[in-house]
Amino acid sequence: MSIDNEMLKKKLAEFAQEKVNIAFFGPPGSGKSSTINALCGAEVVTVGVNTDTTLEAKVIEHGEVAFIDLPGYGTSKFPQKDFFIKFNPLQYDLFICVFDGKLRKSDTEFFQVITKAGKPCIFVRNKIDEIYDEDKTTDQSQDIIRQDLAGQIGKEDFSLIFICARGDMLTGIEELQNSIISQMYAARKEKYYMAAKVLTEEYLQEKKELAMKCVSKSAKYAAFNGLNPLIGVDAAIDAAIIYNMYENIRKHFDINEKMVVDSILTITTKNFLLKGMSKKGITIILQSITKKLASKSVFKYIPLVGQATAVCAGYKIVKEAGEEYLIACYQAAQENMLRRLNAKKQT
Ligand SMILES: Nc1nc2c(ncn2[C@@H]2O[C@H](COP(=O)(O)OP(=O)(O)OP(=O)(O)O)[C@@H](O)[C@H]2O)c(=O)[nH]1
Ligand SMILES: [Mg+2]
Repeated sequence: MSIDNEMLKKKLAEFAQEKVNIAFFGPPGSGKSSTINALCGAEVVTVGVNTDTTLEAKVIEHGEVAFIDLPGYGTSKFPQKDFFIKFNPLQYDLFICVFDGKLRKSDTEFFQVITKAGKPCIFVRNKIDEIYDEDKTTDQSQDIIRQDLAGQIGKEDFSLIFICARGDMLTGIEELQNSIISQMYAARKEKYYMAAKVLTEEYLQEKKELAMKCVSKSAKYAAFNGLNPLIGVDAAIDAAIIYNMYENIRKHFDINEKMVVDSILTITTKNFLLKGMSKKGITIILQSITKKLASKSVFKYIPLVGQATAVCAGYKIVKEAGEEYLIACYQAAQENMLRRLNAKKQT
């Protein structure tokens, strides 16, 4: 399917509206399903008495978010490798790790994987009704849990919320909701950015193919109209062909001359392209390409073989001029799109 500019804008707008997908993980029986129920204020998922109650990824839509109740990771039913294949967890935007004691090795591993993928994670210490210790204040008990977690995940800065998800003694749910809301904004932007990046890349690839056809067409035109170069004297190719070809390439990428020049960093290419803006400049480009190609075998026999080889040379010159310009335009269009996406990400 071909993506035009309007369709691209529409698709990006749709991405901006998408729900943020929040996935839960953590040891079996730690209270993931209970936490989802507490957040939704209703019994939307089954809470178990035995471990491994949740066996399928269940999606619960709730306002702007979708909660995903994942089964236990690294359990006998879902060894780590199978879990990644079956549930593709990295598709989700934000993670909540619910635990009620120590994390298992598999949970810390899972956390490392999502962190590496740039996904945010909120830690939720559930069942605080069970951490009562008469020798310690609540703050002291929570400090110990925090330090313990820091040691387990090898990180000092993380969000940790203490809750009780049991229906009859709900505690800390509002704080968890606030934490989700504050992280959701960043997660949504990241999601939009990633999706838009893929989409713009596809869009540019398509434009590149179309521009490539335009280059081939111009090159054939030059070949069959006998617009052939004479080495060392002048490039006889009509500058208008290249001038029009450049303009067409820019049109394909929806960019202007200034954008192309600005995006090119190397001085030589920049001069090359600056020259390309005038017909006189194009003649200079043609001469430089002619010289460049002269070292290749194609030009060696021109005076001897004559027309047939010269046709081929005319074709090559225009093709080369077009391909170099196309790469520059592609880069300029890509930079322009990424700059626009980044600006949106910063707002
Ligand atoms: N005391 C106490 N028990 C809780 C709390 N939250 C959940 N539970 C109990 O813990 C058990 C497991 O809860 P679930 O919500 O099913 O845990 P889960 O993490 O979804 O379990 P799996 O899906 O099997 O991995 C149930 O018996 C809950 O009633 C809590 O805050 N305090
Ligand atoms: Mg569950």
